[in-house]
Amino acid sequence: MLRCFSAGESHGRGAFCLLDGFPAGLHVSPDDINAWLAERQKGYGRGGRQRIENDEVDVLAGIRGGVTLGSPILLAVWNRDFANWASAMDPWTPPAGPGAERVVHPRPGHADLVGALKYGHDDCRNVLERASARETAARVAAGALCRRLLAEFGVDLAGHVIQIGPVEADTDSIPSERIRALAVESDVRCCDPAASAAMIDAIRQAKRDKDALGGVVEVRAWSLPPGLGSHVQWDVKIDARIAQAMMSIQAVKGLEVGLGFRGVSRPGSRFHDEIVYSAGPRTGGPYRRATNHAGGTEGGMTTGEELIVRLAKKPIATLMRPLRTVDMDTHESVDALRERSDTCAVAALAVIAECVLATTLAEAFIEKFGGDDLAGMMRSFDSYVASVNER
Ligand code: EPS
Repeated sequence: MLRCFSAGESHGRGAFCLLDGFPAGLHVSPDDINAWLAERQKGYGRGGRQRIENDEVDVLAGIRGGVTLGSPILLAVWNRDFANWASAMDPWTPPAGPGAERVVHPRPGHADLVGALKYGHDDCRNVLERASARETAARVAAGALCRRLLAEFGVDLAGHVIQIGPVEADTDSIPSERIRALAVESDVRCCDPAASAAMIDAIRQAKRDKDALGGVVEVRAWSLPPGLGSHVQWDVKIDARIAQAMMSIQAVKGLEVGLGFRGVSRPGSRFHDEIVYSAGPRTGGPYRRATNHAGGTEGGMTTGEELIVRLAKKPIATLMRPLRTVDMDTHESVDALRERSDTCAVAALAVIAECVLATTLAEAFIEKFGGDDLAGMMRSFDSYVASVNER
C-alpha cells in the first residue's frame, strides 16, 4: 500500500515527504524530481519568495545508487528562506527576531482563525506556517517519483491552465500529447497563446489593484489500463480518491471529472459515451468509448480512456489591500495581516495537480499490480493487459 505524508512549516527548515510502500527496483535520477520542482516554481504572478527558493530534492532514505529500495523514501526540499526565519522558527527557544511577533489579525480565507481556535493557539503563525502552499513542494517531489513509476507502464500526464480570473482558454481540441510542449511555452502554463497573454494582463492588473486571482486547471492522464480503483466500496473508487487528493491541495474549491458540472444540461443520450470495439493490443483494452464525456472513469474505475480532471482554485487569500478581520486580543475590527505573497499561483497548481494525480494513480497501480518490486508489477500488468485485450 502506497502512503504519502508530508511535514514542514513554510519558513521552517524545509518541506518533507515520506513515501511508504513505493516498489523496489525503479531507476531514478535527481533530475526526475528536480525538473518538476523547478516547473512548480515557475509562473507569472508568483511573489518574492520564489526568488529566494531554488528547490532541489535531498533524498534522506529509501534510494541507493539511483535505485529505489522498497523501503520508505524520505525526501527533503530545504527552505533557503529559513535563514531569514531561524530564530522566529527555532524549535527550542521562544520566537525572537523578524517574524517572531504574534499574529492576531487572522486573514480571511486562510486557515489562520479556525486553526487557532481548534488548536488553542494564540499566535496564528502556528497555523499559517503549516497551512501554506509551500507544502506542495514536498508533494511534488513525491509525485515526481510516482510519475517516473507510471512512465514504466507507458502512463503520462499533463496539467495546464484553462482559466485565470475572467480569462478563459479554449483547449478542448488540443491532443494530450501536445499539452506539455505548448504549456511550457506560456508564462501561465496555458496552451492558448492569446488567452495566455490576456491572463498575464489580468494578473498584472490584479497586482496593481493589490488583489489576487484564482482560476481553473485541467489535468489529463493517458495510456491507463481499465480497472484502476473499484466499484465495490466507496473508499476505493478511483474518482473519489482523486477528488480527495485534489481537494487537499491548498485553495482548491471545486473538482470536475470529465464534463462534470458542464454536462448536467445534456440529456443522457448526449452525455453517456457509447461503447465500440477496436482490436488492440492497447493498454486501455479493445473496448473504446466513442466520446469521453465521463472523463475516463465509470463506476469508480478507470475505463482506459483519458482521465480528465478539472480543478477550481480560489484567489490567493493574502491580499496586499487586506480585508477586514478581528483582532483576537481586543476583538476590534482591523485589517488582516499583510504578508508577502503571490498574486496568482494557478500555473503552479497545474504542476502540483499533475504530481498529486500521479501519486493517486501510482497508489492504484500498486494496489492492482502488487507493489514489492517493479519487475513483479510489470509481469502482473503485462498479463492483465494481455487478458483484457483477449476479451
Ligand atoms: C504562501 C505564501 C507565500 C508563497 C508560498 C505559499 O510564501 P511567503 O509567505 O514566504 O512569501 O510564496 O509558496 C511557497 C513558498 C512555494 O514554494 O510555493 C501561502 O501562504 O500559502
